[in-house]
Amino acid sequence: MKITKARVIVTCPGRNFVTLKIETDEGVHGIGDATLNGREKAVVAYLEDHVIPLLIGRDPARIEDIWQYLYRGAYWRRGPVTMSAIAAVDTALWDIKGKVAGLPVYELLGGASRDGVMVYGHANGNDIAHTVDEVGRYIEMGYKAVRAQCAIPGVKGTYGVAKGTMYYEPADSALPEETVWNTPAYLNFAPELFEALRIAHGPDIELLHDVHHRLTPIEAARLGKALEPYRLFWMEDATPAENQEAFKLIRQHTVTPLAVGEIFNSIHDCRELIQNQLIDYIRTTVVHAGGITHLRRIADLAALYQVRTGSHGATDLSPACMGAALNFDLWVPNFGIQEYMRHTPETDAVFPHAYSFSDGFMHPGDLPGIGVDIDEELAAKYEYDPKQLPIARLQDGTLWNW
Ligand code: EZ4
Ligand code: CO
Repeated sequence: MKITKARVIVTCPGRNFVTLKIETDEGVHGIGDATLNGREKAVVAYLEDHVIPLLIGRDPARIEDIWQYLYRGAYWRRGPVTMSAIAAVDTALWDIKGKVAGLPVYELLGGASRDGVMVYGHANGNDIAHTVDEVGRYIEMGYKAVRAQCAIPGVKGTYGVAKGTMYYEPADSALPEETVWNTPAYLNFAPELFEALRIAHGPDIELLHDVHHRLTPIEAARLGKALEPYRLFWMEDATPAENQEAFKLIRQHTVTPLAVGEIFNSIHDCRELIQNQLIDYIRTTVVHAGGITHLRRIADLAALYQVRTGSHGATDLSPACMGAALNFDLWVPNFGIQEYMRHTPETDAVFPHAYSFSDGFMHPGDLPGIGVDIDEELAAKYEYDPKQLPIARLQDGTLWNW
């Protein structure tokens, strides 16, 4: 079998998605997500100009060799653009391999390790009472785990607070929206929020929270400690993690479990965090960390240290990523949890998929491959719409981490 053609499909059914479709001489095709929120066109150019010409004529069965060829062969390694492009190729090749074998990808990886994949949804509100209600709504939908984010009184544009409630979408303007960040207000407020959530919803529901890189290590340590009575499933991205050692300080002070890695692209970005047991959950995902092939390498390293997976699954990760991630999650022995932000009905229509949600758990379905396809005719109706993520400044104007 040979790869005869590969194309990048850009579509915007409510938000932008970049998809790579690889076709073969035997009529089998595969797809992979290549969406890099706010930097979509960089990956499109990388694929079209530098990767697709290398794929034509290759045997799609040789996933590992093609992965190594694209990673080592580029000379320039790692980085979100390169690794998203490699991920798209890798996912599409696993999809093809599954279709050829007549098996879902989780069967190729070693079969199901569990019956379903526990997912967490996003509840967010304009104040504590609203957030309490929103978490309640997710519990009613069957979720066993819910991420809670809440607007901080007096602070404009808090991270994670939606304009609508179901489909939180941070990349929503052509030029980055400017938000304000206030660490002291947040540190005072966050424990109050989780106290209210535990009082309203009891001890059993798993509660998660995303700090979104806003704190320094010692501030993160203080927050982790303050949240201990409310037993979070995890505190995510408490401080930026380019310096992996920074997490030592947090770890010394709190037993609140820590999750990091949605912006990581390779095993090297998280090696020290994992080997030094500085985190509990690794959030690398299929699309931004080199596909199933590389994610498996990260998960295997993590397993040695009892670190579990908790892959990123926001709406900017397309259904093609979600299908691949759910196949991965069903197999991976050290699975923790999977983030699941629902896509809009328009997006779901462009990407017909076999995965399903029931009572807090998801299943990838049993279609051969990743179980997701793209309706190209429908995709063509939604033109690319340039959008960027917001930025954050401190109250004195200092540029901060969004
Ligand atoms: O800000 O996916 O945990 N989820 C997140 C997301 C990210 C977006 C960035 O594109 O942090 O909301
Ligand atoms: Co996050």
